[in-house]
Amino acid sequence: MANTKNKKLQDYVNECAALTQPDNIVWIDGSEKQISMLKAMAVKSGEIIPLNQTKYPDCYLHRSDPGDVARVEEKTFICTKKEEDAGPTNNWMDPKEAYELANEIVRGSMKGRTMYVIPYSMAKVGSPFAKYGVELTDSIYVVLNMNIMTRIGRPVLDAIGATGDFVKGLHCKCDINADKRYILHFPEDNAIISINSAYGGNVLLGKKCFALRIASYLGKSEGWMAEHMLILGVTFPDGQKKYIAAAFPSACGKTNLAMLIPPKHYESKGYKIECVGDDIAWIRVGDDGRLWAVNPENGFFGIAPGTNEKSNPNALASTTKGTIFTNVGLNTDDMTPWWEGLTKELPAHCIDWMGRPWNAAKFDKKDKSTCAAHPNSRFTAPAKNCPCISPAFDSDQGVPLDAIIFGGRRATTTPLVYQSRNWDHGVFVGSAMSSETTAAAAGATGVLRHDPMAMKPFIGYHVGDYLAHWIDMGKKVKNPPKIFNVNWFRQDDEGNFIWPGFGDNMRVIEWILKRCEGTVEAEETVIGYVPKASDIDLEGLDYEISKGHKFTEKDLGTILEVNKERWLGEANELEGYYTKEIGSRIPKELWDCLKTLKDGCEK
Ligand code: GTP
Ligand code: SPV
Ligand code: MN
Repeated sequence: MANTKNKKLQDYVNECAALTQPDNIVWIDGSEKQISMLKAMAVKSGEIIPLNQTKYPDCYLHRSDPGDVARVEEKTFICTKKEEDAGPTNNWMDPKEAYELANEIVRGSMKGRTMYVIPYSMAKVGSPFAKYGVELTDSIYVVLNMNIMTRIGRPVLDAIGATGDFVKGLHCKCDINADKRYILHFPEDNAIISINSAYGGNVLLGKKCFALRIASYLGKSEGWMAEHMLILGVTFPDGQKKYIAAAFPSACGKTNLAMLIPPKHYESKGYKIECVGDDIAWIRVGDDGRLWAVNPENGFFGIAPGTNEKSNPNALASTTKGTIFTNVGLNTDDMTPWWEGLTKELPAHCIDWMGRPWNAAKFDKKDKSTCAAHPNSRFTAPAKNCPCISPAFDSDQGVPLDAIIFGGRRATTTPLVYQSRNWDHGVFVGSAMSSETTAAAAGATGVLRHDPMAMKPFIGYHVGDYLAHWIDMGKKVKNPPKIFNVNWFRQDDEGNFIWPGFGDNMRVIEWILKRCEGTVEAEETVIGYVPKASDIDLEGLDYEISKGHKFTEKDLGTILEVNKERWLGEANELEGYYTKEIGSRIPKELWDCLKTLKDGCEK
């Protein structure tokens, strides 16, 4: 491919090449021919393993380094000139120091390797939402994944043109040394450097690094929002469509909700769910005074374990062609991918995610070390494969939002669903989110932590300013979406999930949309509007919470309950978080909501 006429881009490539000293530089044009050639090279080197090409055409398995299997939040830095601009939820490094540190580590690290130059677009090339990036990487796996997750190649280079701007991204695998792993963001320079990792959100720089951390910073100054949200469309029996964006922390159900298949009686009435996006939403104010959202990605980097024909058939169907699986098991009888929860029967002959023979006899699903697939193993699948992909997926303007949903993993306290009183109170509800940690990030799992708007690891600036930006956005929209909170993860005393979840979440979605239309009443409580149990449709619901205990309206009552004592505890804890952790930049509107909540609970 002819090199670019863009001097800034050419200089950037030259500069990084001088530093990292690759043997070759290959510009990615995105052509089928080039991509096929790269796949062949990666197969030859063992970087990817071809799967059964009849059952899984154009699908491959990749095993990452066993110490490099998730995002590394403690090694992720926001490098702004002033430390306070990164805020208390981010690690901060002085930009000068960060560049020096990075240069030291990556100097000469591409010797004997090829540097691939990937021009990519977040959102549809040429659309009003589109922003461009260039990732320089020494990993073919990254090229192949970026080819699925973003729009890459020639059209992007043309769109950047001779003078256009782009986000700089340098990814160097080096030797995957965890001690020298750094994910560095320079929002003031539109630049990202990722070192010593080759996994997911650490290295697919269009995703969390650009589309959330850098983009949230851009959104703040340009008056739009970059959020960790799925986007789904609901078609009603009369053909009307409504759109919802939902923010849940990593591994808390975005992909599953985005593609849900409604219970039978909804389908027979003509309800349909369409997926616009499963992880990231870019949101702008439209001329009509509403909020409009696009999914800037082009594929799904979804969690494999637990995905099956029953829980998420649409995700499963999305992975049957053109997909790269990372860190799943390999059923060697027919060279197909396997993970815990895919099938009830365990494969007789399987290799685990680290490439070792897997012993089905020793398998105990509570002990992760006996699993064939890593708990954060993933599929990278093209969005166009998804049977329920929305026709609006590719629309330039995106979709108008009727509702925004927040939600986390909470064993207690937080009810199945409630509605905020207004936009500002909705922002308060989002700011108060906390959730149990999951395998999507390195570190302990199951620990309750604050995660405002599911963006704790992804806000590219000060969290207090981010919350203020949410309040400001509400002032800019004449018809803001209604804001809700959901919790699919309430547990009984034995740790069983009380709510069936997955497709049955449609029952909650219906209530939410009826609230948007004003066609269903609700109980006003200290936390907001909660459904009357009789207004959640339980027709055809057949779910066993535990052996012999079938879900009934009584259980629904339990998970709709608002316990003032618990909420007072929650409010006091939140006050501590606001005061001690976020500090003085919290908008007044949120303090007012906190006071109202506390007063209500004390009454
Ligand atoms: P990231 O890709 O990390 O951002 O995750 P995500 O938010 O897209 O989560 P995903 O939909 O992949 O779900 C993560 C885990 O939550 C899986 O193990 C699912 O089986 C489980 N899960 C998803 N939805 C539900 C639900 O409604 N109820 C219950 N109990 N579990 C769910
Ligand atoms: C997440 O952790 O929220 C993900 C996976 O979507 S990663 O791309 O690794 O960030
Ligand atoms: Mn995510």
